[in-house]
Amino acid sequence: MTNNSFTSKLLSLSRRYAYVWYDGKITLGKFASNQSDYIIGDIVNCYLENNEVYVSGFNERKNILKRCYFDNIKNIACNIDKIFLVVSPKPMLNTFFVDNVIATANKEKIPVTIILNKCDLDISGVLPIIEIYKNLNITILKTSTKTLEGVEDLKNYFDNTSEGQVLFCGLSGVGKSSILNTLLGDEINKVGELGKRGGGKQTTTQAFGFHYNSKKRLADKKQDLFIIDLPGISNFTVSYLDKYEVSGLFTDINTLSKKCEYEDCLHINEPNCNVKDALENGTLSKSRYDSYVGIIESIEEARKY
Ligand SMILES: Nc1nc2c(ncn2[C@@H]2O[C@H](COP(=O)(O)OP(=O)(O)OP(=O)(O)O)[C@@H](O)[C@H]2O)c(=O)[nH]1
Ligand SMILES: [Mg+2]
Repeated sequence: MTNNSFTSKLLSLSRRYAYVWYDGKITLGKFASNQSDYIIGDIVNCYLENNEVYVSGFNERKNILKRCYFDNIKNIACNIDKIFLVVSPKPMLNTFFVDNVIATANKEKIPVTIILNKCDLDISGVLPIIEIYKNLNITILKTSTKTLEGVEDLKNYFDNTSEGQVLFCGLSGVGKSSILNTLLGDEINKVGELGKRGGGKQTTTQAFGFHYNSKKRLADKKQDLFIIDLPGISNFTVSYLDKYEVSGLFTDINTLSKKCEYEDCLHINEPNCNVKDALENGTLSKSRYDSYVGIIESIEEARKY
């Protein structure tokens, strides 16, 4: 590496520009190689030439989060240490979406924490669903950007974590950007200036990695922590997988499937299926089973064409 080269996280990208972390700030660079090879979260090799930053390659990825988009597989982000899945009572938590995100995370062995935001609103309809995820050993945090409930806990978490890059995802309008704004206002505002496109819309249109820079982390000399804010994605599906792989990604169904009569049981029409028995006696939640079947059906549907 020469002294005008450095490595950075790729914080965001557009057709023409790469956003990298250089000299303690978000810096706009250009791609010196094919832009379409890159994914947000990449550790990229960069160099400086005539005061311009160029991105010339990326390092090996420890994981890649993918989703299906009209039969195309799209890369969402890579090198993720944890997914914060933000849900709310309004828009109402969608179990199919949540189950797909958890399955995607399981595929890449990325831990998930659920943030139940907008706790200042009536959450009585969401709490029973949240129990299902608690029973899957998923950590649940409750927040509100209006009353600031839970925000301090989240701040403590980010102040102390040894993770280097985490992802915020969830349906549009659940409050991902609002939470990040309360956690790291200045950083978000700086990016707002950089990426201003007019219109003043709050909706996030482009995934962006923010630098979480707190006095505590600086004092403790912790490594840089980046938080990627995704736009609301509703069709976050794992239907690109082999259908036999899917039950393995539903940890509850996978455990139950060990007692099915047939080893290749898909838990749909097979006799002596322990998963369907569990559904009938209430040990397995109906919404989890419905999500599983929904994915299997979409895989079978896709194979028809
Ligand atoms: N009542 C209530 N409203 C909230 C809370 N957090 C965010 N909101 C509101 O919810 C709306 C959507 O918030 P955003 O932060 O833009 O949501 P987002 O998840 O980033 O949405 P996308 O960028 O479209 O994916 C805004 O009007 C916020 O003011 C909260 O804790 N309580
Ligand atoms: Mg947003």
